[in-house]
Amino acid sequence: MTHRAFVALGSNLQDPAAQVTRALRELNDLPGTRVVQPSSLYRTAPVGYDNQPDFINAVAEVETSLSPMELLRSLLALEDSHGRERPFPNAPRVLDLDLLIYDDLIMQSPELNLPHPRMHERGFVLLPLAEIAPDLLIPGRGKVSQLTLACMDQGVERT
Ligand code: PH2
Ligand code: MG
Ligand code: MG
Repeated sequence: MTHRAFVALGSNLQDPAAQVTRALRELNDLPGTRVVQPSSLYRTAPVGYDNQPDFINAVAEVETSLSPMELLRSLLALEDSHGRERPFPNAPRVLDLDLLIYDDLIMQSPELNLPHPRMHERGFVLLPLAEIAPDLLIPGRGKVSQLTLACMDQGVERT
């Protein structure tokens, strides 16, 4: 049984574009997992903690036989393999991989919330997502193309 998931990629340290490009390859190489469609890379202004470099962000549609928790743990392992450190919330990072959506699953747990609780208001997620899946419905939030309209002033530009 395969599932359709969306993953957000972000980096603002140590050659961000190379980090994200390598992570897309590694995502495709996870067991039982294939990247169906990656977005372009986007240069984005930092959200939440201003005093840090711009990010490179992208999203990918993946087909996977991994469970949500298996996929999440695989993403965290990839972050670690890129040398991710976590000095404080929203700190600059070599690689952030967030599970955004897994089928139409809605779940809340200490480890994983689906859909991602802030994705519907973040231009650095929605604009790349609108490129590859404009008609996607974010469970409980609405359609990607519609939600994107409120995020046009967030400093997100396609590279
Ligand atoms: N990730 C965050 C917080 N702020 N800003 C941008 N532009 N891109 C990100 O990936 C990002 C952020 C938390 O993970
Ligand atoms: Mg994140
Ligand atoms: Mg994260």
